[in-house]
Amino acid sequence: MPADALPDDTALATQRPEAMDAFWMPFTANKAFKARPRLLASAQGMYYTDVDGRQILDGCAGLWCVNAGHARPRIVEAVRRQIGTLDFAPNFQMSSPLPFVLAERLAELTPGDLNHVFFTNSGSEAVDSALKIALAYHRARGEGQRTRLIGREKAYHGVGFGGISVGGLPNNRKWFGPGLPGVDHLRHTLDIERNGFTPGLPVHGKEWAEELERVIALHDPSTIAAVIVEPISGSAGVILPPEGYLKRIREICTRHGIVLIFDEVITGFGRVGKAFAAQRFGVTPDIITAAKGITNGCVPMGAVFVSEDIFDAFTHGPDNAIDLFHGYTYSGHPLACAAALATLDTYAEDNLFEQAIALGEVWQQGLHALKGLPNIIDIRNYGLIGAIELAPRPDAPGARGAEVFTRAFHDGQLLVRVTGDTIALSPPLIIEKSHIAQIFNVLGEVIKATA
Ligand code: PXG
Repeated sequence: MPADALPDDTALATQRPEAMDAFWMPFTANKAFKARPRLLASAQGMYYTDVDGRQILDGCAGLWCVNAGHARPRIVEAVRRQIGTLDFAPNFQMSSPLPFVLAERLAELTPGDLNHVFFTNSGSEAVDSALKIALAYHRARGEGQRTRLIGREKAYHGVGFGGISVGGLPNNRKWFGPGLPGVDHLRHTLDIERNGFTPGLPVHGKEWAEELERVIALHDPSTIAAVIVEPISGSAGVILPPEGYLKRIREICTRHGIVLIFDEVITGFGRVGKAFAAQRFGVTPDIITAAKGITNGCVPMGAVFVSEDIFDAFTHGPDNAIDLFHGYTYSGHPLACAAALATLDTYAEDNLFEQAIALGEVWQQGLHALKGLPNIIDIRNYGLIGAIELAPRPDAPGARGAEVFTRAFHDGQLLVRVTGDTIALSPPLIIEKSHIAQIFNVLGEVIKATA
Protein backbone atom coordinates (compact mmCIF):
# COMPACT_ATOMS: atom_id res chain seq x y z
CA MET A 1 0.00 0.00 0.00
CA PRO A 2 1.56 3.38 -0.93
CA ALA A 3 2.07 5.76 1.97
CA ASP A 4 -0.65 8.17 0.86
CA ALA A 5 -3.19 5.32 0.91
CA LEU A 6 -2.59 4.56 4.60
CA PRO A 7 -5.63 5.07 6.82
CA ASP A 8 -5.68 8.48 8.53
CA ASP A 9 -5.30 7.95 12.27
CA THR A 10 -5.23 11.65 13.13
CA ALA A 11 -8.65 11.41 14.72
CA LEU A 12 -7.34 9.03 17.37
CA ALA A 13 -4.70 11.56 18.38
CA THR A 14 -6.93 14.62 18.40
CA GLN A 15 -10.27 13.49 19.82
CA ARG A 16 -11.30 12.61 23.35
CA PRO A 17 -10.65 8.86 23.79
CA GLU A 18 -13.69 6.66 24.39
CA ALA A 19 -12.16 4.96 27.42
CA MET A 20 -9.56 6.29 29.81
CA ASP A 21 -9.27 3.53 32.38
CA ALA A 22 -6.33 1.51 31.13
CA PHE A 23 -3.69 4.25 30.99
CA TRP A 24 -2.20 4.53 34.49
CA MET A 25 -0.91 8.09 34.37
CA PRO A 26 2.42 8.97 35.99
CA PHE A 27 2.58 11.42 38.94
CA THR A 28 -1.13 12.14 38.46
CA ALA A 29 -4.31 12.07 40.52
CA ASN A 30 -5.85 9.64 38.05
CA LYS A 31 -9.44 9.85 39.31
CA ALA A 32 -9.61 13.64 39.33
CA PHE A 33 -7.88 13.90 35.96
CA LYS A 34 -10.16 11.40 34.25
CA ALA A 35 -13.21 13.16 35.69
CA ARG A 36 -12.07 16.43 34.06
CA PRO A 37 -9.31 15.66 31.54
CA ARG A 38 -6.90 18.14 30.05
CA LEU A 39 -5.99 16.66 26.68
CA LEU A 40 -3.57 18.26 24.25
CA ALA A 41 -3.98 17.42 20.58
CA SER A 42 -1.36 19.43 18.71
CA ALA A 43 1.33 22.02 19.24
CA GLN A 44 3.10 24.77 17.34
CA GLY A 45 5.61 27.31 18.57
CA MET A 46 4.51 28.71 21.94
CA TYR A 47 1.08 27.09 21.88
CA TYR A 48 -0.69 23.81 22.41
CA THR A 49 -4.17 23.19 21.03
CA ASP A 50 -6.37 20.98 23.17
CA VAL A 51 -8.97 18.47 21.98
CA ASP A 52 -11.65 21.16 22.22
CA GLY A 53 -9.71 23.36 19.81
CA ARG A 54 -8.64 25.87 22.48
CA GLN A 55 -5.18 27.42 22.20
CA ILE A 56 -3.12 26.99 25.37
CA LEU A 57 -0.03 29.13 25.97
CA ASP A 58 2.82 26.86 27.03
CA GLY A 59 4.31 28.37 30.17
CA CYS A 60 6.50 25.40 31.01
CA ALA A 61 7.95 24.11 27.71
CA GLY A 62 5.85 20.97 28.03
CA LEU A 63 7.64 19.64 31.10
CA TRP A 64 10.79 21.81 31.06
CA CYS A 65 11.88 20.22 27.79
CA VAL A 66 10.56 21.92 24.62
CA ASN A 67 13.15 24.69 24.83
CA ALA A 68 13.04 25.62 21.12
CA GLY A 69 9.24 25.70 21.00
CA HIS A 70 6.95 23.12 19.43
CA ALA A 71 7.16 21.48 16.01
CA ARG A 72 10.30 23.24 14.80
CA PRO A 73 10.53 22.35 11.08
CA ARG A 74 14.17 21.27 11.10
CA ILE A 75 13.60 18.85 13.98
CA VAL A 76 10.36 17.48 12.54
CA GLU A 77 12.03 16.84 9.18
CA ALA A 78 15.12 15.24 10.71
CA VAL A 79 13.04 12.75 12.69
CA ARG A 80 10.77 12.04 9.70
CA ARG A 81 13.79 11.33 7.49
CA GLN A 82 15.63 9.25 10.05
CA ILE A 83 12.73 6.90 10.80
CA GLY A 84 12.59 5.95 7.13
CA THR A 85 16.38 5.56 6.81
CA LEU A 86 17.58 3.70 9.91
CA ASP A 87 14.90 2.92 12.49
CA PHE A 88 17.13 1.15 14.97
CA ALA A 89 20.74 0.12 15.35
CA PRO A 90 22.27 -1.69 18.32
CA ASN A 91 25.02 0.13 20.20
CA PHE A 92 26.51 -2.86 22.04
CA GLN A 93 29.61 -3.90 20.05
CA MET A 94 27.92 -2.29 17.01
CA SER A 95 26.78 1.20 16.17
CA SER A 96 25.73 3.67 13.51
CA PRO A 97 27.28 7.04 12.59
CA LEU A 98 24.93 9.46 14.35
CA PRO A 99 25.78 8.88 18.05
CA PHE A 100 29.43 9.65 17.23
CA VAL A 101 28.53 12.81 15.35
CA LEU A 102 26.19 13.91 18.13
CA ALA A 103 28.65 13.16 20.93
CA GLU A 104 31.31 15.34 19.24
CA ARG A 105 28.80 18.17 18.84
CA LEU A 106 27.71 17.91 22.46
CA ALA A 107 31.31 17.82 23.72
CA GLU A 108 31.81 21.23 22.11
CA LEU A 109 28.98 22.63 24.23
CA THR A 110 29.94 21.20 27.60
CA PRO A 111 32.07 23.11 30.10
CA GLY A 112 35.70 22.25 30.93
CA ASP A 113 36.92 18.90 29.70
CA LEU A 114 33.61 17.05 29.97
CA ASN A 115 34.30 15.62 26.55
CA HIS A 116 32.81 12.12 26.73
CA VAL A 117 29.13 11.29 26.47
CA PHE A 118 27.19 8.25 27.64
CA PHE A 119 23.66 8.15 26.17
CA THR A 120 20.52 7.15 28.07
CA ASN A 121 16.79 7.58 27.37
CA SER A 122 15.74 9.81 30.24
CA GLY A 123 16.97 11.96 33.06
CA SER A 124 16.34 9.17 35.57
CA GLU A 125 18.57 6.83 33.61
CA ALA A 126 21.18 9.55 33.24
CA VAL A 127 21.27 10.03 37.02
CA ASP A 128 21.52 6.33 37.81
CA SER A 129 24.21 5.97 35.11
CA ALA A 130 26.17 8.91 36.56
CA LEU A 131 26.08 7.46 40.08
CA LYS A 132 27.25 4.08 38.76
CA ILE A 133 30.01 5.73 36.72
CA ALA A 134 31.21 7.61 39.82
CA LEU A 135 31.37 4.37 41.85
CA ALA A 136 33.09 2.46 39.04
CA TYR A 137 35.55 5.32 38.49
CA HIS A 138 36.80 5.11 42.06
CA ARG A 139 36.99 1.34 41.89
CA ALA A 140 38.94 1.47 38.63
CA ARG A 141 41.48 3.72 40.38
CA GLY A 142 41.86 1.35 43.30
CA GLU A 143 39.59 3.34 45.63
CA GLY A 144 36.69 0.91 45.73
CA GLN A 145 35.99 1.85 49.36
CA ARG A 146 34.50 5.12 48.12
CA THR A 147 30.86 4.01 47.99
CA ARG A 148 28.92 6.73 49.77
CA LEU A 149 26.73 9.16 47.84
CA ILE A 150 25.59 12.54 49.05
CA GLY A 151 22.46 14.32 47.80
CA ARG A 152 20.29 17.05 49.25
CA GLU A 153 16.89 17.53 50.81
CA LYS A 154 14.19 18.55 48.30
CA ALA A 155 16.31 17.32 45.38
CA TYR A 156 14.72 15.59 42.41
CA HIS A 157 16.98 13.22 40.54
CA GLY A 158 14.37 11.17 38.73
CA VAL A 159 12.71 7.99 39.85
CA GLY A 160 15.27 5.19 39.56
CA PHE A 161 16.39 3.62 42.83
CA GLY A 162 19.63 5.60 42.67
CA GLY A 163 17.79 8.82 41.91
CA ILE A 164 15.24 8.49 44.72
CA SER A 165 17.99 7.49 47.17
CA VAL A 166 20.01 10.67 46.58
CA GLY A 167 16.82 12.65 45.99
CA GLY A 168 15.14 14.49 48.82
CA LEU A 169 11.39 14.54 48.17
CA PRO A 170 9.69 12.51 50.90
CA ASN A 171 6.73 11.37 48.77
CA ASN A 172 9.04 10.01 46.08
CA ARG A 173 10.97 7.99 48.68
CA LYS A 174 8.71 6.76 51.44
CA TRP A 175 6.65 4.30 49.38
CA PHE A 176 9.62 2.41 48.01
CA GLY A 177 11.65 0.98 50.86
CA PRO A 178 15.04 1.96 52.17
CA GLY A 179 16.74 2.73 48.83
CA LEU A 180 20.50 2.55 48.35
CA PRO A 181 22.59 2.12 51.50
CA GLY A 182 25.28 4.64 52.39
CA VAL A 183 23.49 7.77 51.21
CA ASP A 184 23.49 11.04 53.16
CA HIS A 185 21.82 14.37 52.47
CA LEU A 186 22.72 18.04 52.85
CA ARG A 187 20.04 20.54 53.73
CA HIS A 188 18.22 22.33 50.93
CA THR A 189 18.85 26.01 50.29
CA LEU A 190 15.32 27.39 50.45
CA ASP A 191 15.09 30.15 53.08
CA ILE A 192 12.02 32.29 52.50
CA GLU A 193 12.48 34.14 55.76
CA ARG A 194 15.85 35.59 54.76
CA ASN A 195 15.65 35.50 50.97
CA GLY A 196 11.91 35.93 50.23
CA PHE A 197 11.13 37.93 47.04
CA THR A 198 14.81 38.34 46.13
CA PRO A 199 15.13 38.78 42.35
CA GLY A 200 17.71 36.34 40.97
CA LEU A 201 20.10 34.41 43.18
CA PRO A 202 19.53 34.48 46.94
CA VAL A 203 22.03 36.52 48.88
CA HIS A 204 21.96 34.45 52.08
CA GLY A 205 22.91 30.82 52.53
CA LYS A 206 26.39 30.31 51.10
CA GLU A 207 27.37 28.97 54.52
CA TRP A 208 25.18 25.90 54.01
CA ALA A 209 27.86 24.53 51.71
CA GLU A 210 30.01 24.06 54.83
CA GLU A 211 27.60 21.32 55.89
CA LEU A 212 29.28 19.21 53.26
CA GLU A 213 32.54 19.33 55.25
CA ARG A 214 30.68 18.11 58.33
CA VAL A 215 28.99 15.20 56.54
CA ILE A 216 32.26 14.23 54.86
CA ALA A 217 34.12 14.30 58.17
CA LEU A 218 31.45 12.15 59.80
CA HIS A 219 31.91 9.32 57.29
CA ASP A 220 35.59 10.04 56.53
CA PRO A 221 36.47 11.51 53.13
CA SER A 222 37.94 8.21 51.94
CA THR A 223 34.44 6.63 51.88
CA ILE A 224 32.68 9.28 49.78
CA ALA A 225 32.24 8.61 46.05
CA ALA A 226 30.11 11.49 44.82
CA VAL A 227 28.03 14.54 45.63
CA ILE A 228 25.06 15.22 43.37
CA VAL A 229 23.21 18.54 43.18
CA GLU A 230 20.85 20.28 40.80
CA PRO A 231 22.39 23.72 40.17
CA ILE A 232 18.77 24.89 40.42
CA SER A 233 16.20 22.48 41.82
CA GLY A 234 13.15 22.45 39.57
CA SER A 235 10.67 19.85 40.76
CA ALA A 236 10.72 20.91 44.38
CA GLY A 237 9.48 24.30 43.27
CA VAL A 238 12.53 26.17 41.96
CA ILE A 239 15.16 26.39 44.68
CA LEU A 240 18.12 28.57 43.78
CA PRO A 241 21.74 28.29 44.89
CA PRO A 242 22.79 31.18 47.14
CA GLU A 243 25.59 33.33 45.70
CA GLY A 244 28.90 31.47 46.07
CA TYR A 245 27.31 28.22 47.28
CA LEU A 246 28.09 26.02 44.27
CA LYS A 247 31.64 27.31 44.07
CA ARG A 248 32.19 26.31 47.68
CA ILE A 249 30.69 22.83 47.08
CA ARG A 250 33.14 22.47 44.17
CA GLU A 251 36.12 23.44 46.34
CA ILE A 252 35.19 20.96 49.05
CA CYS A 253 34.71 18.09 46.57
CA THR A 254 38.05 18.85 44.91
CA ARG A 255 39.85 18.93 48.24
CA HIS A 256 38.59 15.47 49.15
CA GLY A 257 38.79 13.75 45.76
CA ILE A 258 34.99 13.46 45.53
CA VAL A 259 33.21 13.38 42.17
CA LEU A 260 30.85 16.34 41.80
CA ILE A 261 27.78 15.66 39.67
CA PHE A 262 25.55 18.48 38.43
CA ASP A 263 22.12 17.21 37.50
CA GLU A 264 21.27 19.58 34.63
CA VAL A 265 18.23 17.74 33.32
CA ILE A 266 16.26 20.98 33.71
CA THR A 267 18.98 23.63 33.64
CA GLY A 268 20.77 22.25 30.56
CA PHE A 269 20.29 23.49 27.01
CA GLY A 270 19.74 27.17 27.51
CA ARG A 271 17.34 27.38 30.42
CA VAL A 272 19.57 29.87 32.27
CA GLY A 273 21.32 31.64 29.39
CA LYS A 274 24.19 29.29 28.57
CA ALA A 275 24.29 25.73 27.29
CA PHE A 276 24.62 24.58 30.90
CA ALA A 277 24.09 26.24 34.28
CA ALA A 278 27.67 25.20 35.11
CA GLN A 279 28.81 27.81 32.58
CA ARG A 280 26.49 30.52 33.84
CA PHE A 281 27.61 29.92 37.43
CA GLY A 282 31.28 29.50 36.46
CA VAL A 283 31.54 26.19 38.31
CA THR A 284 32.63 23.03 36.48
CA PRO A 285 31.55 19.67 37.89
CA ASP A 286 33.14 16.31 37.01
CA ILE A 287 29.93 14.87 35.58
CA ILE A 288 26.80 16.49 34.13
CA THR A 289 23.52 14.67 33.62
CA ALA A 290 21.12 15.99 30.99
CA ALA A 291 17.92 15.00 29.14
CA LYS A 292 14.75 16.91 28.15
CA GLY A 293 16.07 19.84 26.04
CA ILE A 294 18.69 17.63 24.41
CA THR A 295 16.06 16.61 21.82
CA ASN A 296 13.65 19.47 22.47
CA GLY A 297 11.55 16.81 24.19
CA CYS A 298 10.40 15.16 20.97
CA VAL A 299 12.25 11.83 21.26
CA PRO A 300 13.30 10.46 24.65
CA MET A 301 17.02 10.88 25.31
CA GLY A 302 19.32 11.52 28.24
CA ALA A 303 23.07 11.92 28.51
CA VAL A 304 25.91 11.75 31.00
CA PHE A 305 28.92 13.98 30.27
CA VAL A 306 32.14 12.97 32.00
CA SER A 307 35.56 14.59 32.38
CA GLU A 308 38.75 13.33 30.73
CA ASP A 309 40.00 12.13 34.10
CA ILE A 310 36.91 9.99 34.72
CA PHE A 311 36.87 8.60 31.19
CA ASP A 312 40.60 7.83 31.35
CA ALA A 313 40.17 5.66 34.42
CA PHE A 314 38.16 3.21 32.31
CA THR A 315 40.66 2.97 29.47
CA HIS A 316 43.51 1.05 31.05
CA GLY A 317 42.27 -2.51 30.46
CA PRO A 318 43.11 -4.68 27.45
CA ASP A 319 41.74 -3.40 24.14
CA ASN A 320 39.18 -6.17 23.90
CA ALA A 321 37.81 -5.75 27.46
CA ILE A 322 34.48 -4.00 27.96
CA ASP A 323 35.23 -0.79 29.85
CA LEU A 324 31.81 -0.08 31.39
CA PHE A 325 29.34 -2.86 32.21
CA HIS A 326 26.35 -0.62 31.73
CA GLY A 327 24.07 0.48 28.89
CA TYR A 328 20.54 0.48 27.51
CA THR A 329 19.08 -1.10 24.38
CA TYR A 330 18.24 2.39 23.22
CA SER A 331 21.48 4.20 24.24
CA GLY A 332 22.27 6.38 21.22
CA HIS A 333 19.05 5.50 19.37
CA PRO A 334 19.19 6.83 15.79
CA LEU A 335 15.88 8.71 16.07
CA ALA A 336 16.96 10.43 19.28
CA CYS A 337 20.34 11.30 17.76
CA ALA A 338 18.72 12.76 14.65
CA ALA A 339 16.32 14.77 16.81
CA ALA A 340 19.17 15.99 19.03
CA LEU A 341 21.37 17.08 16.10
CA ALA A 342 18.52 19.04 14.54
CA THR A 343 17.71 20.49 17.96
CA LEU A 344 21.29 21.72 18.41
CA ASP A 345 21.13 23.30 14.94
CA THR A 346 17.90 25.04 15.86
CA TYR A 347 19.30 26.33 19.16
CA ALA A 348 22.34 27.70 17.30
CA GLU A 349 20.43 29.23 14.36
CA ASP A 350 18.10 31.14 16.67
CA ASN A 351 20.73 31.94 19.34
CA LEU A 352 18.36 30.39 21.83
CA PHE A 353 20.94 29.84 24.56
CA GLU A 354 21.22 33.63 24.84
CA GLN A 355 17.51 34.22 25.23
CA ALA A 356 17.33 33.58 28.96
CA ILE A 357 19.78 36.41 29.56
CA ALA A 358 18.35 38.72 26.85
CA LEU A 359 14.83 38.37 28.29
CA GLY A 360 15.88 37.84 31.90
CA GLU A 361 15.11 41.38 33.01
CA VAL A 362 11.64 41.52 31.43
CA TRP A 363 10.85 38.09 32.82
CA GLN A 364 12.02 39.07 36.30
CA GLN A 365 10.07 42.32 36.31
CA GLY A 366 6.85 40.71 35.08
CA LEU A 367 7.08 37.97 37.65
CA HIS A 368 7.97 40.15 40.62
CA ALA A 369 5.19 42.61 39.75
CA LEU A 370 2.82 39.95 41.13
CA LYS A 371 4.14 40.62 44.64
CA GLY A 372 1.34 41.85 46.87
CA LEU A 373 -1.40 39.68 45.38
CA PRO A 374 -3.27 37.53 47.90
CA ASN A 375 -1.47 34.51 49.37
CA ILE A 376 1.82 34.98 47.52
CA ILE A 377 4.57 34.36 50.08
CA ASP A 378 7.62 34.26 47.80
CA ILE A 379 8.67 34.80 44.18
CA ARG A 380 11.86 33.33 42.74
CA ASN A 381 13.48 33.58 39.32
CA TYR A 382 16.65 32.89 37.38
CA GLY A 383 17.19 32.74 33.62
CA LEU A 384 13.83 31.78 32.09
CA ILE A 385 12.68 30.02 35.23
CA GLY A 386 10.14 31.41 37.65
CA ALA A 387 8.28 30.32 40.76
CA ILE A 388 5.39 31.76 42.70
CA GLU A 389 4.99 30.31 46.16
CA LEU A 390 1.50 30.44 47.64
CA ALA A 391 0.64 30.07 51.29
CA PRO A 392 -0.81 26.60 51.84
CA ARG A 393 -4.42 26.49 53.02
CA PRO A 394 -4.66 25.40 56.62
CA ASP A 395 -5.11 21.59 56.66
CA ALA A 396 -5.02 21.36 52.86
CA PRO A 397 -1.46 21.78 51.60
CA GLY A 398 -1.32 21.78 47.82
CA ALA A 399 -5.02 22.60 47.33
CA ARG A 400 -4.46 26.28 46.52
CA GLY A 401 -1.66 25.49 44.08
CA ALA A 402 -3.75 22.81 42.37
CA GLU A 403 -6.65 25.24 42.00
CA VAL A 404 -4.46 27.92 40.43
CA PHE A 405 -3.09 25.32 38.01
CA THR A 406 -6.51 24.03 36.89
CA ARG A 407 -7.98 27.52 36.62
CA ALA A 408 -5.03 28.72 34.59
CA PHE A 409 -5.61 25.87 32.16
CA HIS A 410 -9.42 25.90 31.95
CA ASP A 411 -10.13 29.62 32.36
CA GLY A 412 -6.84 31.25 31.36
CA GLN A 413 -5.69 28.96 28.53
CA LEU A 414 -2.26 28.80 30.15
CA LEU A 415 -0.19 25.73 31.00
CA VAL A 416 1.97 26.03 34.11
CA ARG A 417 3.46 23.45 36.50
CA VAL A 418 2.46 23.03 40.08
CA THR A 419 4.25 21.25 42.91
CA GLY A 420 2.47 21.57 46.21
CA ASP A 421 1.62 25.24 46.46
CA THR A 422 4.39 26.42 44.17
CA ILE A 423 3.60 27.47 40.62
CA ALA A 424 6.65 26.86 38.43
CA LEU A 425 7.31 28.46 35.05
CA SER A 426 9.85 27.56 32.36
CA PRO A 427 8.57 28.71 28.97
CA PRO A 428 10.10 27.78 25.62
CA LEU A 429 13.11 30.01 24.96
CA ILE A 430 11.42 31.43 21.83
CA ILE A 431 9.05 33.32 24.13
CA GLU A 432 8.37 36.96 23.24
CA LYS A 433 7.56 39.94 25.43
CA SER A 434 3.87 39.71 24.57
CA HIS A 435 3.75 36.11 25.79
CA ILE A 436 5.50 37.10 28.99
CA ALA A 437 2.87 39.78 29.58
CA GLN A 438 0.11 37.25 28.84
CA ILE A 439 1.49 34.68 31.29
CA PHE A 440 1.65 37.14 34.17
CA ASN A 441 -1.73 38.71 33.35
CA VAL A 442 -3.43 35.34 33.42
CA LEU A 443 -1.62 34.25 36.57
CA GLY A 444 -2.46 37.53 38.30
CA GLU A 445 -6.17 37.13 37.50
CA VAL A 446 -6.23 33.47 38.48
CA ILE A 447 -4.40 34.04 41.77
CA LYS A 448 -6.81 36.89 42.65
CA ALA A 449 -9.77 34.62 41.87
CA THR A 450 -8.42 31.78 44.00
CA ALA A 451 -9.11 32.39 47.67
N1 PXG B 1 16.83 15.08 37.24
C1 PXG B 1 16.22 16.26 37.28
C2 PXG B 1 16.93 17.44 37.84
C3 PXG B 1 14.92 16.39 36.78
O1 PXG B 1 14.31 17.56 36.84
C4 PXG B 1 14.98 14.05 36.22
C5 PXG B 1 16.25 13.99 36.72
C6 PXG B 1 14.38 12.81 35.67
O2 PXG B 1 14.19 12.89 34.29
P1 PXG B 1 13.15 11.90 33.55
O3 PXG B 1 13.45 12.16 32.11
O4 PXG B 1 13.48 10.53 33.98
O5 PXG B 1 11.78 12.31 33.99
C7 PXG B 1 14.28 15.26 36.24
C8 PXG B 1 12.89 15.32 35.69
C9 PXG B 1 8.33 19.07 37.23
C10 PXG B 1 8.91 17.84 36.59
O6 PXG B 1 7.25 19.44 36.95
C11 PXG B 1 10.26 17.72 36.53
C12 PXG B 1 10.82 16.57 35.99
C13 PXG B 1 10.00 15.58 35.50
C14 PXG B 1 8.63 15.72 35.56
C15 PXG B 1 8.06 16.86 36.12
O7 PXG B 1 9.00 19.75 38.00
N2 PXG B 1 12.17 16.48 35.98
